[in-house]
Amino acid sequence: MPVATLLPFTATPNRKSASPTSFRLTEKFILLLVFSAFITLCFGAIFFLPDSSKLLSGVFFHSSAVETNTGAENSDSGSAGNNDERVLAKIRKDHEKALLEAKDTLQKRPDEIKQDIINEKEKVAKENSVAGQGGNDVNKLPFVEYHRLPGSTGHEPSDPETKERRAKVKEMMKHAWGSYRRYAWGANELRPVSKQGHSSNLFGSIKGATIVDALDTLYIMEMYEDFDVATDWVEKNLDFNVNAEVSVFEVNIRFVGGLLSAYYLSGKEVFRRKAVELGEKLLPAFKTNTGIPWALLNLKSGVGRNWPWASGGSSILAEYGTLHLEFMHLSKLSGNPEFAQKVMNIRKVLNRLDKPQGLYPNYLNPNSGQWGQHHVSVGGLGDSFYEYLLKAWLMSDRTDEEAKKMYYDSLQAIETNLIRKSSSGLTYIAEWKGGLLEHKMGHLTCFAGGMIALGADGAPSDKTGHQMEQAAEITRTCHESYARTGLKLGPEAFRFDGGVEAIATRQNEKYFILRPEVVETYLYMWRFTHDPKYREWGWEVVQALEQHCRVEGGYSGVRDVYASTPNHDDVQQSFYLAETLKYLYLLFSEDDHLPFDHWVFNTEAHPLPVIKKDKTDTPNEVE
Ligand code: DMJ
Repeated sequence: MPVATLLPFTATPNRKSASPTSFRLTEKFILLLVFSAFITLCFGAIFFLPDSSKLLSGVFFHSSAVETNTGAENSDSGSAGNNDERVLAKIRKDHEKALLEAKDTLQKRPDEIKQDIINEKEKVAKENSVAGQGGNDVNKLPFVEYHRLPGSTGHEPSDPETKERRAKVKEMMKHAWGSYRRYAWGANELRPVSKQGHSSNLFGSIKGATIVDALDTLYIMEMYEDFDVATDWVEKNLDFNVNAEVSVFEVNIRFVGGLLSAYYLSGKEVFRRKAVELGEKLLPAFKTNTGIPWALLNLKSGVGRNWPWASGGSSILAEYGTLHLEFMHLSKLSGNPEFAQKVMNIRKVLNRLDKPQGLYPNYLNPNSGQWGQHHVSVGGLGDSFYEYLLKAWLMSDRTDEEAKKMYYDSLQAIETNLIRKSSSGLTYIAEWKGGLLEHKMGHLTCFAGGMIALGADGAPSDKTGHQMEQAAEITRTCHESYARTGLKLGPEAFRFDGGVEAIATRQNEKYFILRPEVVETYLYMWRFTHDPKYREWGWEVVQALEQHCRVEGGYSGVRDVYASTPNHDDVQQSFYLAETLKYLYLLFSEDDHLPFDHWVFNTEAHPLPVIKKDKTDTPNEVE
């Protein structure tokens, strides 16, 4: 390169007369050396001084921000020296601010940092959509501002024994989750004895039921690293584009419920997006004459049908009646009223029908709108319908009067027709078959102790005490069903006839599959009474689980609770992590961890926030 081209700045009036050729070679060399040193110095200053980008913009490119500031400072002082000092002071201040921000970032948990990034992205996405440049998946959903809700995380109990017991339950979760991660990662469930994945046809070919069901338990127990791994799996692998038939109820309570809770606890957008995406895929299930949904749905074709065994092609009360909580939240988070409309219509259909003795039969034909067999149960096929009536009212911040009335009326009919006392004084809830009672109570029915306790304070004042007593009696009966076995775990169903009380008499009712209903009721009874026996009873369950269900590869159900040694069924159900361990952990936690006045638990123990009527405590408001 000719030296002349390197020396434009030397152009002076003299330059015309002084030809470049008049420099000697050594002079040229020295000049070149000085010039390169100067250039190096400039670049050094730009790139190595702190906050060099500000220098670049402020000094070289005169960004408006710096100009404005400097302008204001100039008008104050008017002196060039002061101005330099001020520019330097500003650089120092910016540098300190950057350091503080970095320190703040270092103190945050990884999921909080990720959340900051997501929030920032959302902000940009929102601005883009306002500017008409949106169009990606996130932009299909309205912007909602996330606020952490009271009691999302807990603290250690002050009582040392309770603290130890709580830590023990967390250790159990680590074993259950760790084993699933090791042997069955991505499968729906774990086979803990044969150490491999287990699939159930309830979820079609959707994968990862244990991951989604366990998300909120991991969060609640502060297992944040595992929560992040699970989140990552959801982001990359949870796929609802499957050409397979699923159970609408199971997919709703475990997947939609699990995703919603994970969203409300962590604020991570991916969960909101996935929940709404799945909810939309479930909507074709409502295409029936009445709008009562099918039990089974092919997620790709949108074709639905009912269980072939269900009386007269009926839909099942506990299935179509257990969508309400999740669908109300889906409308809230998506801005799409269709979800809420679908579940409100279910009530309309039910309210038009005559109810035998005020009871709701388990079977209803979705096309004719007529009841099937007049079987009534607060256990399997009926259970969570009643639970969702009460919780719909509670989740609406006690504004949903229709749900309230339906709950208390149905409870009254249950009390009159189904609740009985054994000769030794054990209160139980029987099953009703066309007016005849079957004196049998399922493990599933044991959730009712907790439900009745939860609803007791909303009952007419003369009934509150009575309902609390009834809840306590049912809880005692369920405890007896555990205490009267060899393994101290409860059978699938127990009877009050043929001279037995709270004991299973049929071989096919003697199994225990890690179900939660009894410990669920212990938690509610503990929260409402603080009677220490409920924590003791919960601890008995922990010990029995450890002794008979824990195996090297996780936790397994057992085939006969009356045997002296366990015969394992080799399945770790996803609800063991979603419900059983969560309820046990909360039983040994303080009441302000997921307090009932802010949260309701869906039937799979996924906490959903109460939608506060004054909106002061609402996590997200769709504008
Ligand atoms: C869970 O999936 C839910 O609690 C449901 O309502 C009924 N039963 C199982 C666990 O037993």
